[in-house]
Order: sequence, then C-alpha cells, then structure tokens
Amino acid sequence: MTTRALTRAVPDSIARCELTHLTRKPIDIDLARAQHAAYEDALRAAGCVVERVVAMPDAPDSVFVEDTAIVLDDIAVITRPGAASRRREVESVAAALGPHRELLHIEAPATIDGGDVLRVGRRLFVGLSTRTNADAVEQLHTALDARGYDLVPVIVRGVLHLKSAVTQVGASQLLVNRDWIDVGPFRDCDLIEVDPLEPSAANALLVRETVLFPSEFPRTAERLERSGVQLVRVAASELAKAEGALTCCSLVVET
Ligand code: CIR
Repeated sequence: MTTRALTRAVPDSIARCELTHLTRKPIDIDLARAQHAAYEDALRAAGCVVERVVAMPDAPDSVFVEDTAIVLDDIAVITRPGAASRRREVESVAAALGPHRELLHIEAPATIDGGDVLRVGRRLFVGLSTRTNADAVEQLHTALDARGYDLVPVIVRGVLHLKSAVTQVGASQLLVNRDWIDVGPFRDCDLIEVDPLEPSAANALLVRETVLFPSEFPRTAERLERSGVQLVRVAASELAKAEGALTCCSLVVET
C-alpha cells in the first residue's frame, strides 16, 4: 500500500489570497516556499509519496489543495469551493485523483470546502461555515449514507473552517478550540483543548502514525505531549497569514 500526499506549489499570486477573519499582512514568499518544502519533507518522513498537482501560479489560494476534495476509502468527492475565486482549482485535482478513486462532484447550489470535513472512523463531521452550506451536507448524505458514512453537521463560528477548530491527533483523540464550535457532537472522543493563548493551534495533521504540528504553538504542543501525543514540528507562519494551516496543504490518498 502506498500513501500519496498530493500538494501544490505556493503560487506567485499568494499575496492576493482570500481572507475572511484575518487582516492582510505581507507574506514572505521565499520563506513560505521553504516552509512548504519542509512540510513536504515531513510528509515523506512520515511515509508518504509526495506528488505535486500541476501548479496554478495565478490562482492565489491554490496551495490549499485540501479544500478541493474529500478523499474517502472508495470514493473522492470533488468539492464546489465556497469562494468563487477558488472553483477553478478543482479540475486539476480531479484529474490527479481520477486514477485512484471513483469521483463524485458536488453541484450548485451546494458549496463546500474540504477544510470543513473531518473524518473520524465512519463519521464525517461537516462544518457549516461561510464556505459550506446545508445543500452540501444533503448532497453528501445522499451519496455517502449507503456507503456507511454518518454525516454530522457542526456549526462553525468565528473561524474559517471546521478543521481550524478541531482535528484528529490520535485514534480517539481530538484537538479542539471550544470557542469556535459546539463540542457536543464530539462527546464520545477524548478532547484535548488548545492553550487559551494559542487559539489557532487546533489544526494538526495526523498522517499514518505521525502528527505534524505547527512550531508556532509551543504551549499547545506541550499539552499534547503531556497527553502522550508525539509531534513532528513544522514551521507554518507564512501560510498562516493566508488563513491556511497544516491540513490545508495536502490531500492524503491511500492507494
Ligand atoms: C481561503 O480563504 O480559502 C484561503 N486563503 C485559506 C484556505 C485554507 N484552507 C483550509 O483551511 N483548508
């Protein structure tokens, strides 16, 4: 079995990225590229084969490939991103996933970003956010119920995506920021909370047996390690200014 991690180059146009909750700050593009390359190296060290999807220099948010698809065991759902500027990103990702999965396409009026979908076992938690609407939850339910997936909507407030507020760091362990979601739907999981001084620290990337974690959040890292979660730290300061975090920059495909 091969674990592929699809990524895409940091585009020249990243300075024009979409921003919803952050104020625009200058992004050091050389540093962003160096951090992104180190992230790809960490994915390789975790056992992934990294494959870059065709670059889109004029698509400012195209490095955030997570938002373009939801990759499941037997099917991949090609999203219809909530930001109109990002809809042209999906075609090349669909082409890259086509050899590995049956594809399903989300259709208008539904909109959904992959960053709003957290899979835990056979449950798919779907964030209702500024990017993802109830039509998308309905289309996912129609397509995936018969395949044994339970859809659980979760309201997201004050942050871009569900996975800005909660991610998986172990078999039943989730890292959360309770200010941005109601944790009720996650009640049977073991919840580890971000440090209050690090609200943006809830996005970790569990890939195979490794948890990649942003080096900018040492207090939360210490909490995780005290709970027995071993971390591989990666610097992610530059793409964070584009409202992107670690899960956003890859799509993991078991083949
Ligand atoms: C956007 O607003 O779409 C990008 N600037 C950031 C997307 C981050 N993606 C993610 O959290 N999955």
